Amino acid sequence: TAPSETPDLDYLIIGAGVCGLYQLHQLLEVGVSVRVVDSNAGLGGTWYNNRYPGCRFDSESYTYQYSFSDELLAEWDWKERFASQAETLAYLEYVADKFDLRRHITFNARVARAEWVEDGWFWRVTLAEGEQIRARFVLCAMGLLSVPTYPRVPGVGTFGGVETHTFDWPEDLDVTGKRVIVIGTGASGVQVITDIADQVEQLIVLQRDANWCAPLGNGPITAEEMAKLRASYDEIFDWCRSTPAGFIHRPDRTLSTDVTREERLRHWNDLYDNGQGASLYMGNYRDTMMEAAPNRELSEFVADRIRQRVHDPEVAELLIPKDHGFGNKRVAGESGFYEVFNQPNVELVDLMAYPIKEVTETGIRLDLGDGRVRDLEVDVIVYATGFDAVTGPFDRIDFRGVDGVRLKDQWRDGPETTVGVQATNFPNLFMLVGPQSGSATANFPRGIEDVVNWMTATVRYLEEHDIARFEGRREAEIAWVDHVREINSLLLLAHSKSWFNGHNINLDRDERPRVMVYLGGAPRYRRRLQEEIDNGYPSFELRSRADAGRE
Ligand code: NA7
Repeated sequence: TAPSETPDLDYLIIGAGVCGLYQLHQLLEVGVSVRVVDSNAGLGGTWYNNRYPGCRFDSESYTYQYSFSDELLAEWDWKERFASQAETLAYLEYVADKFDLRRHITFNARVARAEWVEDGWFWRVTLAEGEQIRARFVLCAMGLLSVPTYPRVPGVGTFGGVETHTFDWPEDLDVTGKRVIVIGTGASGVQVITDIADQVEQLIVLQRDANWCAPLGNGPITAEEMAKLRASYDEIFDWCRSTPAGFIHRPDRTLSTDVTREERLRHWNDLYDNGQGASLYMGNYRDTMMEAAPNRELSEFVADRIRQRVHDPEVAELLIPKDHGFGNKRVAGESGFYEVFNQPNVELVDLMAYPIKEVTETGIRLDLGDGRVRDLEVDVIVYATGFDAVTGPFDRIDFRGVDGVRLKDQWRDGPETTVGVQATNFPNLFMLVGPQSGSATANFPRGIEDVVNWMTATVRYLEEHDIARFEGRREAEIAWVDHVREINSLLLLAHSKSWFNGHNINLDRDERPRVMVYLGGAPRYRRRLQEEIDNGYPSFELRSRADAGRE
């Protein structure tokens, strides 16, 4: 380190999505020097990237907005109960313009490396283009699902037609009249499949495990409804603050066994037919998401509804998950997904029986066993195969902490964090969205508001007390990981093979489950963060400039 090297910035935020934008706004209010870098050409993160046909929220739009400005709440009208990608992106752009955020953001700026400089207590951040930024504190808002993954089969990238992940759907790609393969039936696959099925000449869906879905219940929001919603924003946000996942839905305190089977079925039919968003999943009898027997009964109910909607019984069975119960993985919201499989131009292929052998020049070759193959010849291949979730965005940056330790190495056997906001050996590096954080599993804007509000209060504390070095304590880190593991285990969600448990990392599904997310609920997480503020940050070691002088 050159002795003359000093930080030129107080706070660097990585990522200009839902989280980074709000954090930027809050730090500008505090009055510190702050800058945002984002690898995209525009703001919005997830909503900038995911432009595939059919992409939309599956949380109610009016709960998926910032709550910090009454003026903003008064000005913005939502058009649909579950807003499309375009509407959400327009909203985020409106926010950025209204609060004059753009001039603090550098686009097309991908962070390649970030090194902790002990002799000076700051981060030397290098962008892929070569620019270096020296920041006292770095705040990570890179998103949870921003590193797409592809099947690990030969030939990916060599297809002669158009090959795209849902995450980076080309702006000029029109699939009308084309022969298309979609691989994957998670939330993204379900949306794109439903949207394009009518337009394409032929659609072949390649499915590994089936995924549970529930009707989304989308529809327009009339001017009258909008006025009513607006008048109840205070109550809506208060309510969302009280629910485990920050949604408008909360588990029913009634147990499924408290009511008769007839009553249960009536309730479930009502939720299925008239519910919205996650009501069947998050608003159900509380034991359905915690205990095997009630979960099995609910799963069987949903399976029957699928059987009623899909004409071919064999196809219906394929669409019903057999390896996990309803809600053990994140349930996808759907609008006519099952009926797609009644169309003559749509075929469902079971990859468990016929795995992908390779991607070829003309399409995909399936392995039929006994040396036989089947060639699917198409114009477009869509990978709806998910993400290197949660830790992927961190792994992609070469973070070097104290004594040059690499974050990727430190997390080799799974991430460990102090209260979901820091990792030991990485002082002054804060994770606003990352592993084991309550922000990650909540209705996103609600979850990140908790963390950003904590971060903002912490920044005020740092500035007022001249704190120059802030690092998680190892014992607090161990305690947090143990707590997260224990509390997560209460939910069936913690035991499935999904990105929540790190099972799609590198697509190696036999890998050891990891403690990726925190399932203890947003109110509990919010209280835990507040305890740190109230008790003078006992889980962290804080040192002031003056301390440095004494060393
Ligand atoms: P998900 O939910 O991770 O879904 C990915 C899908 O792709 C899922 O059906 C996977 O099957 C399938 N997949 C993954 N790898 C492969 C390979 N190698 N071969 C075949 N099929 C594969 O990602 P999404 O983008 O749909 O949704 C992500 C989140 O966005 C979602 O949770 C919401 O929060 C919004 P599997 O089930 O693993 O057998």
